[in-house]
Amino acid sequence: MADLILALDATEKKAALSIAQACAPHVDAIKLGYPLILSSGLAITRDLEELDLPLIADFKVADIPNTNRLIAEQVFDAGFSSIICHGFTGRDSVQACVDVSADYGGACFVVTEMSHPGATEFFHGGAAEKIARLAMECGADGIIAPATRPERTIALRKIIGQRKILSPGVGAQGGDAAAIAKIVDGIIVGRAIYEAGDPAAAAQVFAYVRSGK
Ligand code: OMP
Repeated sequence: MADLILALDATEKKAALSIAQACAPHVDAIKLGYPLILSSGLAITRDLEELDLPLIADFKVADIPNTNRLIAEQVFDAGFSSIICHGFTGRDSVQACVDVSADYGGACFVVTEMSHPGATEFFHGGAAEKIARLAMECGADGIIAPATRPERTIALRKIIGQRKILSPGVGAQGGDAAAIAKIVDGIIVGRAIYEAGDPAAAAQVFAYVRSGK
């Protein structure tokens, strides 16, 4: 059964915390990225600690190896258990994120192909496959692949085997939760939960759907 990962991109701290609290019983992890961290500060990880859910840092780290290392250290020191980095930066940059993750006992996920329409401009034509192979060779724990293009995610699954796939693009971007949940290890859902009138009820529905019942 695929995990349900809440992408908590709400930009008002109080609202974000209350959404997280309401949804916590239904989700397996919470993903935080620039929208919430830039509006509320990195210390929001401490406010979320009491929920006892793994926190995934989505900064799509994409820099030189030394800067990647410094960013990853800040991420794990802040209490995250996983980090998402880009793969197009190349082997040494990805390796820096993977190595820091391993040092902290955390996990590193590498973006292979993004979920939005524009992603086809650069990620198609073999790039995503190359990144997936690179991620495996670097020892990454898994990849990020699009729920909006299940056929592409299936192709990437062939490259990475049993390693994990986390998949965004469900709901607001048009991806079908039930279909993608059969292929991946985690579905990432943002607006379809945090913008819902009742986020907890929405999370509960996604939790049910991903269970394949
Ligand atoms: P919603 O479209 O609101 O469900 O949010 C999707 C979340 O997944 C956002 O936090 C995006 O930044 C993130 N995401 C994508 O949508 N597409 C990608 O290709 C990669 C990510 C990601 O790395 O999480």
